[in-house]
Amino acid sequence: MNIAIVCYPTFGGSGVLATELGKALANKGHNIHFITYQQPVRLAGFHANIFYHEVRVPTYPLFDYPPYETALTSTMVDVVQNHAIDILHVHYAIPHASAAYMAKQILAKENKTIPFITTLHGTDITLVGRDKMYSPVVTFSMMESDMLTAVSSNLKDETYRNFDITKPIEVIHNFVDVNRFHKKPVDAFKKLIAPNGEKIIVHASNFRKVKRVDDVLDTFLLLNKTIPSKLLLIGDGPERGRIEQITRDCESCAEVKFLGKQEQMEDILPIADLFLLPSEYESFGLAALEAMAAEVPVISTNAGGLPEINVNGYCGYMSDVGDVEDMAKNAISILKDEATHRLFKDNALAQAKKFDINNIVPIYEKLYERLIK
Ligand code: GMT
Repeated sequence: MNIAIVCYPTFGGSGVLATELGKALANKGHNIHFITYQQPVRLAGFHANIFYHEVRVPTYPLFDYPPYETALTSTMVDVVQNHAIDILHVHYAIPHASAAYMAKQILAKENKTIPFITTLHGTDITLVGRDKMYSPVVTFSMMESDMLTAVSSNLKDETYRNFDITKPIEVIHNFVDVNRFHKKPVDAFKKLIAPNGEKIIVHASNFRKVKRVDDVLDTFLLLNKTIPSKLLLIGDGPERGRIEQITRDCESCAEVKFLGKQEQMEDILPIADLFLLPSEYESFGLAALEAMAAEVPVISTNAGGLPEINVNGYCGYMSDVGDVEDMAKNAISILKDEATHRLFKDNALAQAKKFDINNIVPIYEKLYERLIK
């Protein structure tokens, strides 16, 4: 099949998932055309059947806001016309679903039928899409999508709760390439970060408010009183400066390191002993799943779709949002002895395998085949 994928090219989970899906489909012999405003961060290296089409947005002094959606739509039309595209798959509703709808209408005038799938990822529904400046367009373009998918049952429920739509939504959970993440930790790297055998605690996110990075820090500081450990904070975003300042002003924060944005999570996660994700909301929590695939137990909240991947007392623990005492207590209970830690690590891997790329990608392929027919 010739498949066009539209996504955000950034470190956010929706872009990561869309890029990994495209790469997996390309490995299965499909031709994949990414349409984005920048090369997706996870799209490094050369793939013979992956093509990247950059959305160029011409500016003009009249435009206070360059019309990205118009440029995106025109790029979609061009790619579909010139690369015999069979299906368009857009990730994140805003503005991708309405652009796809418009592209579909333009192509219909030229007797080209192009089905499009919209995959809902989270904030497009739970945060941004609900804003009344967006919701009529999001509702309309969801209804006009040939197929709607959501990355968790929770997100499906949230969509019905927040939008007046009647269309069926198919839940297709996010996935991880377990083989890529399940690596032996590099001892030298681990020693460099934790020279005295301290435990390595990791958090990775886009440092938005919804991630509650303060709770990461507070949980770590409580945990560090009992278990000597180091905290690696990976990623960047609006909250980073503030959190970084807190750690500079705090004496017990010497063990906290900011690594910034990292593309090769599969090289970092295997050295971690525990992953913290105390988010206010996660539709899914792809970062936690990638950690599990690297055999890392997860301490998370029980918000949104997190209970669909984390299993309390098995591969990690879940606490109420903001309950840092409980998160620290649970973290200590996992790390307190090697045997318990080993058990949670094994379980994390077993749990991640349920969401392995080989189980999920064929579901998307079948969906495409069904729609093209
Ligand atoms: O977490 C973010 O703020 C980024 C956002 C995105 O769209 O890139 O992530 C959402 O999609 C991911 C992939 O499906 C999910 O794993 C995240 O849980 C979800 N984030 C939220 O719901 C806050």
